[in-house]
Formats: sequence, structure tokens, C-alpha cells
Amino acid sequence: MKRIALEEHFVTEELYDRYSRGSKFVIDPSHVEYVLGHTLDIGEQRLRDMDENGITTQVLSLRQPGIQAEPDAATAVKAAQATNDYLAGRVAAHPGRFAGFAVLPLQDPAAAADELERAVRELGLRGAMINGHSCGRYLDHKDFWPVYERAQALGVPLYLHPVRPQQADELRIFEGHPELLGPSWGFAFEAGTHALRLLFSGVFDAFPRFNLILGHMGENIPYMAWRLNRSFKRASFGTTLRKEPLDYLRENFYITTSGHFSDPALLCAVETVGIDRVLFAVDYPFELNSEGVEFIDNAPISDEDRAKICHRNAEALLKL
Ligand code: GRE
Ligand code: ZN
Repeated sequence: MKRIALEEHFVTEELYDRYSRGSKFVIDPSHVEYVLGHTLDIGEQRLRDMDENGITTQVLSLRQPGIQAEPDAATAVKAAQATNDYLAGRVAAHPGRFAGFAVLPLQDPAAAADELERAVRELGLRGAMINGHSCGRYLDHKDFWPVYERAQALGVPLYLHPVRPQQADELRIFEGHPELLGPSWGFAFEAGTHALRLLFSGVFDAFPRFNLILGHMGENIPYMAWRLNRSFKRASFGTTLRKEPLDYLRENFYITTSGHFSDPALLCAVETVGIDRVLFAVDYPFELNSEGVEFIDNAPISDEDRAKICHRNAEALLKL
């Protein structure tokens, strides 16, 4: 079976030194060098691993936090252009094996919209990945809406990837529990809340064909979706939406399997957004291709649904 994996990360030496090196309590110290070596390579080592484990295509994205953490807007714009050029070059070197999500310099929203258009039209990238807040600003802010308008016009999705909860070191709820800050819980706490800010901002009323992709089986949202929906109907505290929250999940969200290889979580995601909106991903090299593939190959779903998750939905969404 063809398998297209959607959340597969890379980095460059320069971007790693600038933005990722200081990141604490996210991966085990003994794993740092392994992950770095595997993110730097977009070539033979990665392709061998894909071949050995049955991954046809990786859709590549910059590892978090990347240029989202750049405080200077002009630097972010230049770094985004250079990164997208580099990525497009690696994709072109291995046609069919790699595709890419652009990085966007959201520090300058107008430049971010233009860079998305350049990345899609001129470089052939398939959308963009946003690594959480941009220097503390969340995506529901009206300044960012031109980016969603452009994404809708171009017909490409944006992928919201987790980062450590903002101001994690000051949050009393995590105090004394560094083991909770990263992928175990903090990532989903941050990314799930971030995605809901976007949903409740009405952005999908303004741009009904704009699609947001969430990894990690939906960052806890599917499990909470019914309660979220009912609670909003009971008490919206002045927030207004044209449709029910659940409707947006079914019409504007996609969910990937990245780094969450659990049958109950998969079934919950499929029930929540529908079988046409769940996509395969591994989260290489933070996770093993072998585990991601073994999980999806043995998941308790029909082979037709498996084919949708493994490649058909991605082919339709990303025009692969
Ligand atoms: C990721 O990019 O998905 C990731 C990290 C760090 C730890 C785990 C993880 O960046 O899944
Ligand atoms: Zn990831």
C-alpha cells in the first residue's frame, strides 16, 4: 500500500542553532543527537528508512519552533524565503518521494501571505506548517486573517504544529512537572487550545473553504468535541458563530496520526471529523517509521478506510 506521511521534520544547522538548541524538556537528552542527525538529512539516510518501512512519500516540514521564534520580522521574512527555497530544492531532487510544507514569516502577515503564494505557485510546496504562536501571538488575531484568505484562494491547507506551552516555566499548573511539558501533555494543551481559539474566532465563517490540519490525533480535541459543542451552546459568553463547533471540525479540520499510535484515539478522530479527513503521519524522526506503519496497518478499520488514511485523502487534499 502506498503511504504518504504528513508530519515529517527536517532542520538546517543554522535554524537548529538559532531556534531549537535551547529547547528544554521536550526530548530526552540521550535522544537529542539522534533526532538532530536525522532531521538534518533529507537524502539517503531518510530514503533508506522510508524504503525499509514502506513510506512512499514524506511531506517535509521544519521542526519546531523554527522561524516562528524569530523576534525580528525582517529576519523572519528572509529566513522563510531561504528555508522554502532549500526545501523546494530537496523535494525536486527526489520527485515523488518528498513534498513540502512551507514556513511562513507570520511576524509580517502581509509578507507571510505573499510567501505562501510564492511557495505554492513558484516552488510547488503544498501548504504551510505553523509551529505554534509567533513570538507570543496566536493565530486568531485579525492581523493574520489575510494569510487564511490567501490559503483559501490557493486551495492549500495550513498545518498547526505544537510547541511547548507559552510561558511554561511560569505556569503553576506545570510547576515541578517537566515531564508534562512536551509531547506527553503540554504540546496538546497548547496546540489544541490554539486551534480552538482559531475556530471560535469565526475565521471559518469568513473563509469557509480554509482547512487547518492538526497532528497527534487532533491534539485532544476529538475526545472533548461533544462536551465542547454542548457547553458552547449552553453558554457562549458573547462569542458568536454561524454553525456549531462540531460542524467546523467536520468541514474545516483534518487530523493526522503523527506520534499517536493508538486505536481508540484513531477511532475517536475518525468519528469526529469523518473518514475523509484523517491522514497518515509518523512525526519522523521523533517517532519511528516502523511503529507508525505497524500501527496503521493493524488498525481496526476496513482496508478501504486504511487506503483513505494512508494516501487517498492526502492525494486529494495536497493534489499529489
Ligand atoms: C515534534 O516535532 O513533533 C516533536 C518535537 C519534540 C518532541 C516530540 C515531538 O519537536 O513529537
Ligand atoms: Zn512533529
